[in-house]
Amino acid sequence: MSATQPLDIISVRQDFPILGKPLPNGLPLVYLDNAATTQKSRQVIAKIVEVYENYNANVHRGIHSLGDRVTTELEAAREKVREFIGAREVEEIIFTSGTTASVNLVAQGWGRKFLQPGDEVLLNEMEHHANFVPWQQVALERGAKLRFIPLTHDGRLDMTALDDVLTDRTKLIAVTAMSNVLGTINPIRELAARAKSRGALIFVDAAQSVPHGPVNVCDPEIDFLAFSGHKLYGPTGIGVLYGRRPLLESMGPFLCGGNMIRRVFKDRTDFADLPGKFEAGTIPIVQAIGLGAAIGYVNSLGWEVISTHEHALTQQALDQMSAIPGVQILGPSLEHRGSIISFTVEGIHPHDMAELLDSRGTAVRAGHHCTMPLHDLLKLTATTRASFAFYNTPAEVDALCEAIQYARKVFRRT
Ligand code: C6P
Repeated sequence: MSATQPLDIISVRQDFPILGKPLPNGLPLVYLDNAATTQKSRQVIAKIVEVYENYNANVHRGIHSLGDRVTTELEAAREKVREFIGAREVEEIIFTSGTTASVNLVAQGWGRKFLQPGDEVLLNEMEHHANFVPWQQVALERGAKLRFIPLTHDGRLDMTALDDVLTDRTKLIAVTAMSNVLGTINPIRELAARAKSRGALIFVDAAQSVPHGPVNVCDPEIDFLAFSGHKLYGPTGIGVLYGRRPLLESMGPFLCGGNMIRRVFKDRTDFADLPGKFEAGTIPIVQAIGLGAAIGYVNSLGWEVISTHEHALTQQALDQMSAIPGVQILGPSLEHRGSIISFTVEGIHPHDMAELLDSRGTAVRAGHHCTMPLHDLLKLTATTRASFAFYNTPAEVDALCEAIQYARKVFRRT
């Protein structure tokens, strides 16, 4: 497809069975909680069923034809991930259970081994707890210090302050490519270059960005990158850690057990080569193969078509929502954000708003969205969040805005 051919929304929606099913209250589903998890296409579901019905076995173990077949499928999925993120070598792709596990793997495997007292890890207050708490904990353990890139009033990283916090003691910048609350798209290219100029590493949390646009870990050169399959139209329970080979080779293992060993002696163990060293035990095999199918689906639509559609939805939502009295939208203008909109409505608690939207068939998320430091900074305890995917429609944005208006009437805010 080219950019001049818009997304075939009718056929795309038909690929996602859940979108056509009425809710228990009989209303059609308006699913706007895509930042929490995305729906699955029938192609992904069919692939999962195919594995279980035809060649379910463990990988890298069985000397039988089912084991061979499933291992071939798993390694084909790994190759799809490699290509999808532009990594040089397939061994640099580690399958984990999700972004959270990927961050913990590096915080433990790299941080515990290499962080020294007085070293610094550079964070910021928009990070999800998954890319915050693991660094905080390993810094506490190792006597390292956390520093923070300040945020601007509109929820972007204040790059003018970077020189104050990025120092020769900085060993790693951990940063999200896209905020799960503010929708902010962060300047990863510039951060990667600035990290390199100081001899620091960069860890990119791509959980929210990967479903919306292309990523290439070699341009700019990224040291570590993590994402979750379930936010990319794939199954739950599967995630990816990309790491540059020399870094992964220098790190200690995270989990120990079967599959991650080359030779076990009574008093020591030699670890397996990459990626096995970081894939202890039985990994989420079927989920990884399902993720491969999800990547195939996204590739078949193409990024230009996806981002043109999602950009238009986000613009429509920003325009319509900001015209509703009492609505306050968090985060930057459209040019700096992806398709996530968190908001408050004067006099209505975010949880009440989400419940009322749910009663009208619209699924959104309310709460602190696992970003307590950000909510502390904003002096808010909770926000309501709508997040769009390529299968959402302009009519669903209308439904969201009508439901917000309705909530204002119910809570007598008009
Ligand atoms: N954010 C949300 O509703 P896991 O749970 O490991 O798949 O992903 C963790 C994670 C890491 N980084 C970012 C930027 C995220 O948004 C998330 C998950 C969901 O915002 C669930 S809290």
